Amino acid sequence: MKLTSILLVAALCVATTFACTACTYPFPIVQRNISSTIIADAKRCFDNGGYKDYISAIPTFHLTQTSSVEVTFIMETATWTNQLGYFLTDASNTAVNSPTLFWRNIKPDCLKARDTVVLGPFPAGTYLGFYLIANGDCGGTKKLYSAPSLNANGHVATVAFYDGTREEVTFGYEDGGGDDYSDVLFNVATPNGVFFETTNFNTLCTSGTTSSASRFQPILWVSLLVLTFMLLLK
Ligand SMILES: [Ca+2]
Repeated sequence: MKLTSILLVAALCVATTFACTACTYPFPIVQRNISSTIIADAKRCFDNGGYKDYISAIPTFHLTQTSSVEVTFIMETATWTNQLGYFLTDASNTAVNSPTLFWRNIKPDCLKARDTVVLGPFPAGTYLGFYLIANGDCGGTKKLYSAPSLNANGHVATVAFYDGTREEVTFGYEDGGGDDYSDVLFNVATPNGVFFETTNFNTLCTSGTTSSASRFQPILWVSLLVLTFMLLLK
């Protein structure tokens, strides 16, 4: 994030101190025993430009059977104090119905890894998406939807992958500061089996790193070799 942006955020937070609601939630928080490797996988798959491999996904959760939906906090790297909620939509991701905030302050003093909210239950056929309010707990109002069709210029704010072994979807959110899609990482699952459509999501990256840095590395080495040969031939 640029210095001017940081100063603006700081000024906004100071000016709206009384708007900050600290750790209050409309939903009870429970702990869910998700795998400790999920954080590492999320970072491996999303960080350093790796998120670009997941950008074609349409991160809307489509229930194939009646079920509740569990949303589990993994980590956050944001400068802002963001908020997260869910909404109900249609198959083409054009409607925003029943928007409901469930995390009002996404910061470590309010949320820890594995903290979970249980939403619903919702009937089979429900399309559920997420929205983030950038710096919402400090007065921000900009909403970023998980469905690009609901954002200005089709902006992609969320990436996601489905892990078939753990039977969960991991979402990464970009709040507009930087380009890492790890401002909020969270997992979504249905408690009694895979009661949601998985074809919308890319699958977990299986090995190594998918970062743009690693994709760039072979080109760098070849360029260095060519340069070395040219110098030797002089
Ligand atoms: Ca960011």
